[in-house]
Amino acid sequence: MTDAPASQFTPRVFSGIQPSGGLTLGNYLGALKRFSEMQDEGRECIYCMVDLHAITVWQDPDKLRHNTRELAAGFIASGVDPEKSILFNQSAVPEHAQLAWIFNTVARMGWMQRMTQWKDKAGKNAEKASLGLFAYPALMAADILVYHATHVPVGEDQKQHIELTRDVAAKFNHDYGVDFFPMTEPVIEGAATRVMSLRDGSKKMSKSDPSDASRINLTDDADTIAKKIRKAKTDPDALPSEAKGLEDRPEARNLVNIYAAFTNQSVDQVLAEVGGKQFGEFKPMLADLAVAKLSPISTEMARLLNDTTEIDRVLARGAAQAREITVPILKKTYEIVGLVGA
Ligand code: AQP
Repeated sequence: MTDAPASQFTPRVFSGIQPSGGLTLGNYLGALKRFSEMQDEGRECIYCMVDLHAITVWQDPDKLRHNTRELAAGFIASGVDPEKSILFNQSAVPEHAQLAWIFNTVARMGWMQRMTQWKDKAGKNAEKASLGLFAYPALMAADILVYHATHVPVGEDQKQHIELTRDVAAKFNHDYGVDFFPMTEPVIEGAATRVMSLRDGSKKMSKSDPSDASRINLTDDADTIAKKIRKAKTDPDALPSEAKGLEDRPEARNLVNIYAAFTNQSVDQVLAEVGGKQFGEFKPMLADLAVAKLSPISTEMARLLNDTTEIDRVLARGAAQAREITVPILKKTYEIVGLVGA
């Protein structure tokens, strides 16, 4: 098997977010905050609104258009600078879908059936789920590999999909006897790689959760953020002074993780400061911190959304830049596969 190490390829970061609703604190701490940090570390970064992924479950067309622009505003307001990173909308770069078709022929049905996200989202109603939802990971592999991306910053929930991306790359390389696609590495870093629901510490905070109280939206105002944190589910005990005291306390751990991620500290560092405090004291501290960090983002998002011409211009330019990379990689893929006229 040809396992081409990532180091044979130019280091390149790729990641995406679905415009399937408003952005959450989970998307911010698990993804967006890392995206801008990686860009500021001077890496080549490519970021994308994955609208083709979003439509694997029903999206109202007008809402999808709005959510895509709002997501673009969220990227920029969170620090992704279109002068430094390539920022665009997935459907504007057709090579993603074209490579996904090739990967549909490489990936195996059994691989897809094992995906936790497929099982969670299709649930007991798999017969009625879209074919696109089933094939979602093959499109995600194409999103990444159409750039020969070597690193993908994601939250913990996406780790399995990156492993599948590596399986697709390895099988393609093996079947065609080439070293063409890299073995991409997931980058899952920070204290909040899995931000949990504020109402249920066993569930991921998600933009499509029916309960708005379960999440903090990047567009929430200061009062709403404070209220949601005040009402967040917790237990009656005081905070421990070490991380191991948070075992079996998922809600408490979640709030401490969020605090740690906002302040770029480890959980132990946070607990050295707040250990012994009751939630009645800790929650207002967390609420103040969340408001201080998120308010500038929501203000900037509102400013950008006031006139979407600028966002549309940024996305059009990003798509053109992206295609400078994707067109030659897809052409070469077609040649390897034996497709004539590529
Ligand atoms: N709760 C979370 N904690 C940490 N990271 C998270 N991410 C999402 N939720 C959390 C990360 O955000 C990036 C973009 O995710 P996505 O929108 O493409 O899809 P998702 O993971 O399915 O996010 P949602 O909010 O749960 O969307 P819906 O509800 O539409 O399915 C990824 O890097 C993800 O890890």
